[in-house]
Amino acid sequence: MNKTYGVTPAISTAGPSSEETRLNDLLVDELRRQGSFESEAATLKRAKVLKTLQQLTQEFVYSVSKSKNMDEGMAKDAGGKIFTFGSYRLGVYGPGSDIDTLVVFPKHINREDFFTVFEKILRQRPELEEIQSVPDAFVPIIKMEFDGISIDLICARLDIPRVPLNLTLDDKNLLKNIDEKDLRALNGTRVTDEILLLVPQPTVFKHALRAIKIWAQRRAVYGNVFGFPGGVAWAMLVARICQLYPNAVSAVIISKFFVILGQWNWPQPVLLKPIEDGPLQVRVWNPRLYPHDKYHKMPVITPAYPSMCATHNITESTKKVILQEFQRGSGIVTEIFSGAKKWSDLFTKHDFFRRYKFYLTVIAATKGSSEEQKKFAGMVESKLRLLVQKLENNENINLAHPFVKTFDQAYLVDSIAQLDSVLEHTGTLSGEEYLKTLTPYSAEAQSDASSEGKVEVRLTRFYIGLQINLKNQRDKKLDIQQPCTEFYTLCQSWPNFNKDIYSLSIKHVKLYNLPSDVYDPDEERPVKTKGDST
Ligand code: 3AT
Ligand code: MN
Ligand code: MN
Repeated sequence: MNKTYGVTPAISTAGPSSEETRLNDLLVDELRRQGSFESEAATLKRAKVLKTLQQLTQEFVYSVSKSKNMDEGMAKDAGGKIFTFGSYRLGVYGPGSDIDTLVVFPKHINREDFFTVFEKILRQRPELEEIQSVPDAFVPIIKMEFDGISIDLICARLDIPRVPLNLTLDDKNLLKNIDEKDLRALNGTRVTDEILLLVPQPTVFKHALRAIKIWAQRRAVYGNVFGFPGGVAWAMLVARICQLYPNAVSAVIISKFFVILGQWNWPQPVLLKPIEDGPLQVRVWNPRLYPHDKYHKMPVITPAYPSMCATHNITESTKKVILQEFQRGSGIVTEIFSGAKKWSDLFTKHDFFRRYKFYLTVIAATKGSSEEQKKFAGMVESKLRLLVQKLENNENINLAHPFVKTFDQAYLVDSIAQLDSVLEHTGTLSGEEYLKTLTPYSAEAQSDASSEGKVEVRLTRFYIGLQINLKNQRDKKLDIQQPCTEFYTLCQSWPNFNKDIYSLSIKHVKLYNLPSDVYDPDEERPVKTKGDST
């Protein structure tokens, strides 16, 4: 294999030594133990569901074509095709993964047809267990449970009269004359397809990516909304290392991954191929042209036109956290290669809730339905990294580290007056006794006769760990009033904000007062040691 993959020649084209092959077998065993792979039967079922969805897509295109007065032959030829993206397409899906599916149809069919006619076709299927349409989303989507599998279904209309089964999406001219939503919908498949073409050995890439995904999730550095790389960005990072070591096994890719990315000359971008120009009036990532792109701290650029930065959410703080984790990973892998540690040591849980003395708890509360809470908490989540950025600009804060998961609670309380007490006690160890006296929300509790007049309260907590610069703190208290106020204002400017049902608060909580639910049931709380001033 002498082909060059990527924008520079390979660092080494060596194949694996017998020791590397042995370590690689151990890695795959560990992936199996970690539950990364699903059974063959489950995978066959995915293929069957996709076959059904392909048939339904053609049925849909045919029936809409007919209703638009096309003759029989043309309606049949109009076609319609499904593509996949996400973990399924990359071949790194596990038992809990959904199938991210894109439905592509010709120009005489439109998005409204998808959300009416196609949705109706789906609703008539016996396999359909649950369905929820969000036609007005940034990427309009139908989410469903179909034959026991979660499916995310998005759609794109192309400006061509027929969508035959042999159509591929690599031609950038297909992007002409389509709207932004269609462009975004096509992007997922175009990017994943390109990534797979740009890696020298797909299986090596897939196993290495499975390992990196487990590692990133356990270490809490996975999640685009919170300012960490998401699935696509981690995939591109692994792919780049595969390009540099085209004949290596996955175990070697992982070891080089931590070393190379840990020493990377950020903000030099990670590219899988040269950035391409194209036929659209859209921006392609270019820090020389667009000042905004210059501020990306760890740019990882998608290969398909129009190239974008998949990691624009990374902040100064999350960058530091990611680099620390690269360093930890590198150290552990060195020990795995020397025989002192095992692969399972790479995957041990993060220590976020032991690591800092001070935490900020952002609490999004709703007096209302879970739907309302979902929207509100989703909005707060999408803005959290802006609070992180405001905090890291404070000279007394070295690091504002957002946690990548939320904690949710719901109660039925007696009166609106009780709401304040709930807010006051939530998110602390000292408030737990009080919260235990409340009725947790459940459908049964709500339908209970005694619940009449009760109010549903839903709480979502977000965490930011703070590393405070003690030098400047000697005689003044840390003042974060301003960033917090700005954050409130930002969230209250959300068009759907309604102060009668939504409330947002930010609480300072010290390590030893963190509530129990941030730890696993079998996990010990951090214990105060002598000389600990908190
Ligand atoms: P799983 O195995 O499904 O957990 P995945 O990588 O497939 O891992 P998702 O199904 O959540 O993860 O996402 C697949 C792709 O869908 C990734 C991204 O391109 C797109 N995507 C996911 N969530 C969003 C979102 N909120 N907005 C826009 N695109 C999204
Ligand atoms: Mn997925
Ligand atoms: Mn999905």
